[in-house]
Formats: sequence, C-alpha cells, structure tokens
Amino acid sequence: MLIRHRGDLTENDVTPKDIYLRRREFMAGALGLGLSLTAGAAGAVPLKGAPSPYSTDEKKTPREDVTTYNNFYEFGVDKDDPARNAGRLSVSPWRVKVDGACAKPGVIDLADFLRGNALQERIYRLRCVEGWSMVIPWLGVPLADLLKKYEPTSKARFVAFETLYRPKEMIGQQRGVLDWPYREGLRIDEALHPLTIMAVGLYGETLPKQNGAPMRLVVPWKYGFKSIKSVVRISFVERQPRTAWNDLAPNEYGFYSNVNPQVDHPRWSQATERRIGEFRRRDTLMFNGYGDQVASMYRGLDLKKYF
Ligand SMILES: Nc1nc2c(c(=O)[nH]1)N[C@H]1C(S)=C(S)[C@@H](COP(=O)(O)O)O[C@H]1N2
Ligand SMILES: [Mo]
Repeated sequence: MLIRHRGDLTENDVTPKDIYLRRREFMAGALGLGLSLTAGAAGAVPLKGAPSPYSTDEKKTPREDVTTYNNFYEFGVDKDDPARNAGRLSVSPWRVKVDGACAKPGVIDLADFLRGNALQERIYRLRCVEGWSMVIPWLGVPLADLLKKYEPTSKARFVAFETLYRPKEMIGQQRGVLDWPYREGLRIDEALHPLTIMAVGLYGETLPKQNGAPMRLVVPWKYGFKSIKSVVRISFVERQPRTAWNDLAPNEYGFYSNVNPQVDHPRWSQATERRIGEFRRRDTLMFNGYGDQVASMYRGLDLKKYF
C-alpha cells in the first residue's frame, strides 16, 4: 500500500469528514487559534442562502449522517458507498442542457448559475421509500425560477430529468443495476410548485458529491428517489417521461411517488418511518407533512392507482 505525504493529497482523497474537520479548523482560525484552512482544498465552497418560510423548524439531521448515509446507485448500492466512491467524480465544469418544448432551449453553466442566482436555505424533510427520513438544510433556488427562463410552451406538460452517465467516474454504472442514466420526471405543475427546488448546496456549502453535486432536484413531498442527483439534462415534454425506478419495478415505484402512509409498498408498510439518529419510529405524514401546500394538485386523482 502506498503511503503519501499530506501535501500529496488530491481532492479525491479528502473525505466529507475532512471537510467537516477543516471547517472547524477554519472557525478555530477565525477565533485566532492559529489553525489554517486552504480554502477550496476539499472542493467545498461556502454558500449563503436567505432563510425561507418553507423551512421546517425540526431538528436537523447531523451533517455527518446526511453525508455518509446515502442512496446514489451510480456509486454503489450500499449506504456508505457514495461517500467512499464519489470523490473521483469531476463536477467542474458542469453544464446542464435544457431542451424540448420551450421557446428558448439552452445550457446552464453551473458557475454562471451560482453567480447569477440568489440562493435560499430550505430546511426540508426527506423521506426515503425504504422507510427512513432526515431533515436537511438545502441551499438552492425554486425550480420554477430556473425553468421559466427557457419559456416552456403549452406542450410542456411534464419535465424530464437525467443524471450524468460517466461510468469511469461513476463506478456503480459499470453494473446494470438500473438502466443508466438515472431518469426522473415531474408533471409541469409539480415542477413549478414553489416547494420544488434545484439544490446546489447543503449545510452552508456546495453539495458534497455523494449528495448529488453539483446540482440536484429536491421535491420534499415525494419519496427521495424523485430527487434526482447530479442533473445534466432537463427536458420539457408532452408525454409522461420514463423514470429509472418505474422502469425497473413499475408495481413498486409509481410515477407520482407522493409520500403516502396509506399506500403500502408491495413488500413493506409505509405507515411509519425512522428519522435517522432516532430510535422510536414516527408516523409517516401524508405528502410527508406538506399536504397543506400540495394536496390540491391531486384533487380527484385516485392515489392508490396513481401511486
Ligand atoms: N442519480 C441518482 N439520484 C438519486 C438516487 C440515485 O441512486 N441516483 N437515489 C435517490 C434516493 S433513493 C434518495 S432517498 C435520495 C437520497 O438523497 P441524499 O443522499 O442526498 O439524502 O437521492 C435520490 N436521488
Ligand atoms: Mo430513497
């Protein structure tokens, strides 16, 4: 095994824990304790976001858990695989193609995007379809603000999203666990809903790679798999788009995937959940607790059929 000097460390060698510790060094340095921080050495850049009335005031899940207990199958199927394997992903430069039924198709350059948009901090619950949940302080912009610039036409009834396909860096893609690239989709009203955000950071910094750097969707009233990571393409489409999990097991994962304690997964109940860091299970709330804001979009829809 190769032993390297501290100075030889590359970005890929720096784990989320290092980032965390370096932030503490920085704070200690600011207090005059003489410790240093090489800004950006870990690839994390501080980001500020204005507080949002859409945030929950529940206790946040510790950063350590948010960044080490992940689902990101492009880097492996175990919860600790993404934090271990995502380091080799190169996220700069990063461009997102926006196409389909819109008057002004174009390309989002991430650096321009970060310069040109005021970020908000949104503290949201995230409920995974597997039965666990977290509370995460995201930094991002309403997806509606981003999409409107491309002037979707009346044919844009849905929005389709795609994750990067780069098997050399995303080693999980070397196996056919899913039909890569990972795909997701929303109805246009869901995409434009004020709760839906495109996130570029969490806990006051750019997104760790295991959380979907540099840009990922967050749709807090739906199961976590709708919140697609490392997005490279956004398409306005007329028909309901294919989605990765629905393709794989349509009887288990529907297109809507609204959090619903009354509609069980065929292999387990969805009535309760375990908040990461807690012992006792909690009752799962309809629409993950966001029903006041989103239920009206589904009036008249049979949620057992359109799960
Ligand atoms: N591209 C891609 N996006 C993805 C996934 C994935 O495997 N690949 N996993 C999903 C699932 S199942 C969940 S629960 C959330 C987890 O987000 P987090 O790791 O930031 O908490 O990401 C979602 N987005
Ligand atoms: Mo999930």
